[in-house]
Amino acid sequence: MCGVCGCGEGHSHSHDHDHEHPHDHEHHDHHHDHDAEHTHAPGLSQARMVQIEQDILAKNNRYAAENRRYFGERGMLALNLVSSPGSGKTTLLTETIARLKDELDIAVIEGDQQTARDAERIRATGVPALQINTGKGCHLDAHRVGHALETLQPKDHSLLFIENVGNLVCPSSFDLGEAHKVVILSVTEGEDKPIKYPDMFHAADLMILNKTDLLPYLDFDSEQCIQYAKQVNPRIKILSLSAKTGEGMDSWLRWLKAELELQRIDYA
Ligand SMILES: Nc1nc2c(ncn2[C@@H]2O[C@H](COP(=O)(O)OP(=O)(O)OP(=O)(O)O)[C@@H](O)[C@H]2O)c(=O)[nH]1
Ligand SMILES: [Mg+2]
Repeated sequence: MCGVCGCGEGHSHSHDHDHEHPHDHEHHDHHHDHDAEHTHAPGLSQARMVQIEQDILAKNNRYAAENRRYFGERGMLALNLVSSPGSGKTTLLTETIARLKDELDIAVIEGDQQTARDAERIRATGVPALQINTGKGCHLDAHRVGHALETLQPKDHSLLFIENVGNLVCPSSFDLGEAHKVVILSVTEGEDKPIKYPDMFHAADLMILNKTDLLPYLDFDSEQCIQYAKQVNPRIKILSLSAKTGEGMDSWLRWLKAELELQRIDYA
């Protein structure tokens, strides 16, 4: 069970733990701790539950700090893409990669409960991608991202996209060591999502409003949606685009290049 969000994280599934963690050898203990996370376990007091949740997040934060150091040492920009299922994360990535791969080194970590479909879509663009299947898990965690980095070996000054498991709840609590969480909201989801799932929009630095090509067919109120997003996070930046038609993609590409430049300056 995932004691933090309460929606269940099974460890009975086979994960990609074959690789030794690049940073340390604690991961077996980590798993034992996870096995103890029973949100509704009889006999566990509320205080004990809160303690378990805090331990999970503290442990995750330590791995996230190691990942952040890894990115910093290499002058990399790592972004954590979060959204509901089907908002267009993978489509945005394949379209972005098609436009940037000749000028930048790009790698992708894909998180889904099952299948390697998204990593295959990324690899079809010619860019390296590694799929993590979380089984019953509802989010990626920093520990597994650390494993993935060892396998992927991203280049110095590269752009790393981490596509998280599709849902607007659990990934908000888990720092992966990224520079920014980027939340993608498609116009078919309704303008009220920022106030219904405030933690996610609060955790993100950038919101991408995707599928704007569909606006003529919908009642979606973009202004209202943007106002809701700013209500839960006054500092959130917002870009509207259509990954399908390419409208608005230029602003996103400019944002990416500017952010990567900032990482390179820090590195220098
Ligand atoms: N009309 C329109 N459709 C889009 C756009 N972007 C993505 N789609 C479609 O939306 C569907 C879901 O896209 P994906 O890229 O798989 O979404 P995702 O967020 O990666 O989905 P999960 O990984 O399952 O969470 C696909 O049918 C895409 O073709 C867009 O800008 N406009
Ligand atoms: Mg996807």
